[in-house]
Amino acid sequence: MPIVNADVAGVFEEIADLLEVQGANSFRVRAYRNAAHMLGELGTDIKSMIDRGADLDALPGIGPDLAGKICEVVRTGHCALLDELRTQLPPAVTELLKIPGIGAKRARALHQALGIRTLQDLHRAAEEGRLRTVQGIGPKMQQSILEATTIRLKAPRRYKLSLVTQVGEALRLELSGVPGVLEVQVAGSLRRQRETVGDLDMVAAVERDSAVMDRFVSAADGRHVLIKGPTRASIVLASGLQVDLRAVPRESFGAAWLYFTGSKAHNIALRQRAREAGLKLNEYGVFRGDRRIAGDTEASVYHALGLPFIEPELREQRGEIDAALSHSLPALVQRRDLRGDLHAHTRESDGRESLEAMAAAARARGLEYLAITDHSPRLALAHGLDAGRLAQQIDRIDELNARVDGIVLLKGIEVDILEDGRLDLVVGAIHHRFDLSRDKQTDRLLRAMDHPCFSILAHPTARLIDERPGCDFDLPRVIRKARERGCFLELNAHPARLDLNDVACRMAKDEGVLVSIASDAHSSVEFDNLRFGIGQARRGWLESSDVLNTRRLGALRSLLSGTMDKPPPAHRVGAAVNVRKTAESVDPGTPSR
Ligand code: DGT
Ligand code: CA
Ligand code: CA
Repeated sequence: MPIVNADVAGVFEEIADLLEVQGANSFRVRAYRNAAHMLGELGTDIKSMIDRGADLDALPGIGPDLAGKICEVVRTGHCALLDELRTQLPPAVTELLKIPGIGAKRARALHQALGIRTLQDLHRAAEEGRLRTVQGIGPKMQQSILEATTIRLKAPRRYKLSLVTQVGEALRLELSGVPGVLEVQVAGSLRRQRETVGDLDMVAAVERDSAVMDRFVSAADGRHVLIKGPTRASIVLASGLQVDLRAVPRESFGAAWLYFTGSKAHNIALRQRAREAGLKLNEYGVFRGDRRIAGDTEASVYHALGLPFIEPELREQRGEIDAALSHSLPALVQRRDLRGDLHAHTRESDGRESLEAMAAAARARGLEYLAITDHSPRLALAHGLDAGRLAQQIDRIDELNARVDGIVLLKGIEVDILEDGRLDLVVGAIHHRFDLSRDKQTDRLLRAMDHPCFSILAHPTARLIDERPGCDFDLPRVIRKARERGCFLELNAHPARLDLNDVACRMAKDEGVLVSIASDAHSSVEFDNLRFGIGQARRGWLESSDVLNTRRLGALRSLLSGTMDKPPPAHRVGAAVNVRKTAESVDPGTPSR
């Protein structure tokens, strides 16, 4: 079973946790943690980077030592450091850190004083009132730990799309090579591109006696095979992710793929439709009496039910069947429709790479234009550009544009301070005070959008999946405001953001507001995250024409210049930059999280 990014990320995460509980140097801990985070959200497969001989040092936060450890895990499946740490502390101690109020020190104390090794141990000790014997834990703390462990032990975990995508691709590749396997595909919520995935579903078309199930369960070590039969098996990977595989004969493949792609609500609606037509639909096909009339492909099933093919991202029972019946299904936007990216960072602020490297990477991915939107100065942490450095960057962009073919760089900034005149676009975003009341947050956004230089509202809700809920504001009002002002909303394609989400994208479309699908890349590999943005856009029914950065450069420039109070002269070099403060409503760049 090939190692995927998530496996390496899991190793680093565990090393960071164990080091932290041991009281190791915090810089060392953070280096592992950042590397884990970066790998988990990387759109590029690390193993194929190594196979290609690519330089891992180029990845954000990866020096020679971590690069060596990544290679070690990818090549051997093990990490000597982790094995060593596990002999020093019980590995499950790391679960304790996920409970609010329990940091490394307290985890160590709980382990030493009460022998607590697992979340279950902690839960039991809290129930029995034993936690209070540990210094610093009072009755209130004990109660809140009890509540947190109760939730944690019950809550089904969901996984980021980036992680499950990697696992799905690796397994698909692995199983496709097994003798007797005709086709393998991912299904379930991954195929529908839901922003998080509960478990991974896969479907294989097989000949009789294929070894697909044996190979599949070998991906898990023996303890983690939940069930294994000739047509179905479920395993749990080291990351905790469950994978379900169904094997069906070729003639049923389309029906099975459709069934296991779901959603459940879409399936139920289809079955209902079949019944009304006197047919029977199940995972083996469409039947009239005992005779199968369709099922080898998904299209054959839809056709038998009198419907055109419905794209997986639409199968949520949100009006797609009616739209199919009236032949008004959207022609969903695709990755290849994107001509550019309108939100990216360089080393000048908190990105990792040079202007040149980012331009080359964007061009290599077929983009025709790339907006450089480094942070403005308010937040020192992100090393934001002041007026002088911004002027220099603008000159360097002009110079690069004159020299390099195949891509045009647009001059932008991610701000609370807006520039006029020489900039092509201004990306505004909330980076602090996420907790304002709904009225205040709405007002803050509306005022920011009123500024004459406001082009795109970036990651509008500022949520981080699994970490921070979105800001509370009146989204319909903000969308209407964007339409009135002629400005745009971003769908940030970073897998931890996916913001706007699918439903909000559809609202924007219905109001006629164009969406910018942007990577917010802080390094060149992050341009690959655009695929996750495309997934959400498709779930939001967006067509190419609903997306800002599918426009040709000329059309894009005129749309953007509508948002700037002075149309930007395309090639002007040298003049001073005017810096003007906006209403305090939009905020600066932090490093994007
Ligand atoms: P997840 O795993 O929570 O992210 O979401 P799904 O959609 O992948 O759900 P899952 O893994 O439970 O099931 C995969 C697909 O199998 C689901 O989308 C539709 C189909 N399915 C599962 N259970 C049922 C059911 O009871 N009735 C019908 N009609 N379809 C089902
Ligand atoms: Ca699933
Ligand atoms: Ca499943």
